[in-house]
Amino acid sequence: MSSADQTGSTTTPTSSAGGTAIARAEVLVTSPDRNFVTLRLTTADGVVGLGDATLNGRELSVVSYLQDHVVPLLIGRDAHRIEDTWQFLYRSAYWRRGPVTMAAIAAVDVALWDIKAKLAGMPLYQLLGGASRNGLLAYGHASGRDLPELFDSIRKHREQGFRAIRVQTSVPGIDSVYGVAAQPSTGGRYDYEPAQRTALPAEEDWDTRAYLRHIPTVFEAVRSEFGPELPLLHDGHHRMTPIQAARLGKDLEPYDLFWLEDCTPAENQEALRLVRQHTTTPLAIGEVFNTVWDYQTLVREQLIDYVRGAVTHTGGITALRRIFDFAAQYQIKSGIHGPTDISPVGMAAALHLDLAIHNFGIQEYMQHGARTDETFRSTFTFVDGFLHPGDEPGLGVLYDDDVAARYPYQQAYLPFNRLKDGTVHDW
Ligand code: GCO
Ligand code: MG
Repeated sequence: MSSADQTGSTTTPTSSAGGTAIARAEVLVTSPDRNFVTLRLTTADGVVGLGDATLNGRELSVVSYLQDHVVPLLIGRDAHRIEDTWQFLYRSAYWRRGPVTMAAIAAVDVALWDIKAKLAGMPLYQLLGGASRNGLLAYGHASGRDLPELFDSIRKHREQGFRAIRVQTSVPGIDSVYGVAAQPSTGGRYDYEPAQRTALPAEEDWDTRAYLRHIPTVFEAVRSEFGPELPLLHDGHHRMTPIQAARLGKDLEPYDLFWLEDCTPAENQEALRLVRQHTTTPLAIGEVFNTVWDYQTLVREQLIDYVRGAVTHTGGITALRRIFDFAAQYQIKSGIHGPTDISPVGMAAALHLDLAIHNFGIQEYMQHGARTDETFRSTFTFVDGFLHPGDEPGLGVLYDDDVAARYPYQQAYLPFNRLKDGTVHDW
């Protein structure tokens, strides 16, 4: 059964907008290697635009938001009016911000940009100002349960062409640690997928002191094995307090990280002042944020070095571009979130934006599985460590309904953490 059948679709005649009126809006759910939610808009003239609305572990909430509340508002609107549609969806709901709302708005926004670029006969990045560079430096995810396994994973990534690598490892005394693939990658592809297809979220354990003791020894070993050149990244996944983050940043300084990501749960933006006072390790934050307001203090006080927002979770290209322009005034660069829970549609949107903005930093690239690539056929390329969105008109992604229909939605949850005494901890 196709997911369009599951969630329904709405068709109405065209309005005064004529051929560019939105005539059809479908919310598509498929689960090739994991769940993806896609919005497909079709104009009266038959031009199709795709937008990613995937919110890992809460997918059906965005389906409902779109299907029940947004699709009826889109029919008959002029697909050309991207800014007006964004403002209308954001302001008319009255209830502002939040991941579900902003993922839904993002899907509409990206689908409209896709349509506009197709109508212009240009790859989307041309409409955003054209290319500011030839290719996009990407980082891959290496991991291992111990150093030999980690070194092996780093070597495999380098063989694939990666010129920047995120490093995550197991920690002695903790049973399962974020970002460590359950088994060494066989085909060379990183196979860590945090969302599990289970009825309830998996429980993991955590011990910050053990982590803080171990991680600097890992980076010391990686630097002495691979030398000083290779850009290395690490994700703290929101688990530290500011003073713990300050200590880790300081301990990692000798190993010259490209960035330390999500060192604290950063809803408390002021808390980053403390981290910043103590360390020169560059900081990246924002994959769970959804508006410019989440970055206000972080950017204005230059408390971070990289903005990690995803096109998919930040209200689309229209909104993320504004966050990057704001960040640019403070010499803060982009580092768009690109795990496998961003669909190839969301990834393509990220690459077009990356190519156009001046303050591009790096792009996360986790690589989707074969079934996902078959469902979403995209033109973006990864050559010699650099991504490029391709030059097809629009985003450059096709959604194959027949393939998608083979993979119905499956309930999936992200795991969560408890400390050794049973207290729930930040995941
Ligand atoms: C990253 C992220 C992901 C998230 C995942 C949650 O840096 O890529 O931390 O691995 O955990 O996207 O949905
Ligand atoms: Mg992260």
